[in-house]
Amino acid sequence: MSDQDRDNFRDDDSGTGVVTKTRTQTKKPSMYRVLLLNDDYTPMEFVVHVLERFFNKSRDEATQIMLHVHQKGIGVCGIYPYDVAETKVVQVVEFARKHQHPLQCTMEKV
Ligand code: TYC
Repeated sequence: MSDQDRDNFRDDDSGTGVVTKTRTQTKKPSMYRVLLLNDDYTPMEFVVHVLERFFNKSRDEATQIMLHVHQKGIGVCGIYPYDVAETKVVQVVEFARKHQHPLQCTMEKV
């Protein structure tokens, strides 16, 4: 029995379960794309490292994404609920700043 079924199941101790239709308000979280932006100064190796470290990409996936951003100007690192996306943007921007690279990272609603 799912949580929704349990919410909808009323037991009056008569031994007979009565199912009534109520609806618990549920909403899937909105998802956000985290985007990396190209620039002329951040080393390719640093971008690959960022993708491995903060987006759990393999070396190969990270390299593909980095090259896509390098060639097209922008690319998707991953898609996450708002709070996770926001955290990753902050982590990337802070990490880039710490290493004095201008790498920019942003997010947009899917
Ligand atoms: N364009 C950079 C270079 O030639 C590499 C780069 C790739 C920078 C992706 C940022 O998001 C980026 N060194």
